[in-house]
Amino acid sequence: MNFEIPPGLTDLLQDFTVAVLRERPPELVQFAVDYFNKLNESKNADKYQKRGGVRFVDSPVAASPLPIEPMQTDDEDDDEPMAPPPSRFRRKSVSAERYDPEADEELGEEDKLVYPKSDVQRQRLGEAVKDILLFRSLEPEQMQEVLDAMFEKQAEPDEHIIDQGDDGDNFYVIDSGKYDIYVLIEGKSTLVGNYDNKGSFGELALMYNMPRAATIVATAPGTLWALDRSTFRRIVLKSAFLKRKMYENLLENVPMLKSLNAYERMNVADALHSVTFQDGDIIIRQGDNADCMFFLQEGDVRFTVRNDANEEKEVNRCTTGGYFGELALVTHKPRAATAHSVGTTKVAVLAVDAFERLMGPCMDIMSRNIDEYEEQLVQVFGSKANITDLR
Ligand code: 1OR
Repeated sequence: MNFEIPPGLTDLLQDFTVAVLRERPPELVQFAVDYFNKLNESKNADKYQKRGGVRFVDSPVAASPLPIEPMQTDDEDDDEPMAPPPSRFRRKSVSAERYDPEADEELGEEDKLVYPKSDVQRQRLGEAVKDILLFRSLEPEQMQEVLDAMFEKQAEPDEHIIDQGDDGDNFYVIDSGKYDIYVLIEGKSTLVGNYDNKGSFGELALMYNMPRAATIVATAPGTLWALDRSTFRRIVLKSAFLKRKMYENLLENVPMLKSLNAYERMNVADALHSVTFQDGDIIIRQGDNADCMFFLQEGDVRFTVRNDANEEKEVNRCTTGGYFGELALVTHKPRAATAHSVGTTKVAVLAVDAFERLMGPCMDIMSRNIDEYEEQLVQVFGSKANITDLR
């Protein structure tokens, strides 16, 4: 018997499987019926015949499932119930429309959302979004459009702003208030962190087209600024997504950052910006005050130290994928070495405020590095004499 596989079948089934894995539908058969009906109605259907491999939902985002590893908590054997209070205000889940970049582009001026705001509101909103990293790469007109579309939402104590597993409706920027973060870990809702009067949340479901990854519960009265899913995806998504992707690849390969979970690494990615240096340029200078650290994206960097007897020697090198400039941020002392660009280098810069907010879990490793730096210095200069204490 001749079992010839019809052209397009493999791709068709593969894409269906991806859709199932991505959407995790409770009713598989019903999902399959809907999926193939929609496919049949769409102009993509015949492409499986012609060349196969056309995605039913063609989103750059959907192709990137998010690996969120559970965060280690040190109160494993704590008997305290960690579940969030029952939701008194549970919002009905909205149904997630899928991302269609073409449809997005068709949205014209008349589709822009504008929530009128008083001067006082504008000022408060401006303050709240000032440090929102996902908005950093927006052009001024895009930023204006985002601000216009944001609307105010009051949060009451115990209110579930977001429930894990729901579809994503809004992205939230905190104006005021306190909010606990709960994540299901091994079936148990576990408190993993909290927001205190600043920050933002709710971007994951909108960026990656996936269910809400955490539950956010207000613990005090507060005010939020909400941005609807469609405006978020139309304006913020592309730049924020590409930026995360670009830096995630870099950060995934930095061994020190293995102590961060995927979500924490994303936050570091959002905080980075790149700078290029030419051969011989000084990236940091010994004795200067420190306001950032660096991840080396491309090229090599060499480090020199001038000891107290004014002798300058090369003490170390850093290659692509390495990091430097963290020591002074850990010790709160001036730069202990000068970093020189060898050829053209590109570095991703992490400013000190983000460093302090995001790199806590790596602090042990960075503190241990100090011993190694000290040993290197002694080796290079031959003795401890004339070397300033690093700590
Ligand atoms: P969202 O759209 O999934 C819930 O809705 C939001 O909670 C989520 O976007 C994030 O903005 C926010 N893991 C996942 N989401 C988190 C986390 C988090 N923290 C805040 N959110 N983890 C906690 C990291 C300290 C990792 C837990 C394993």
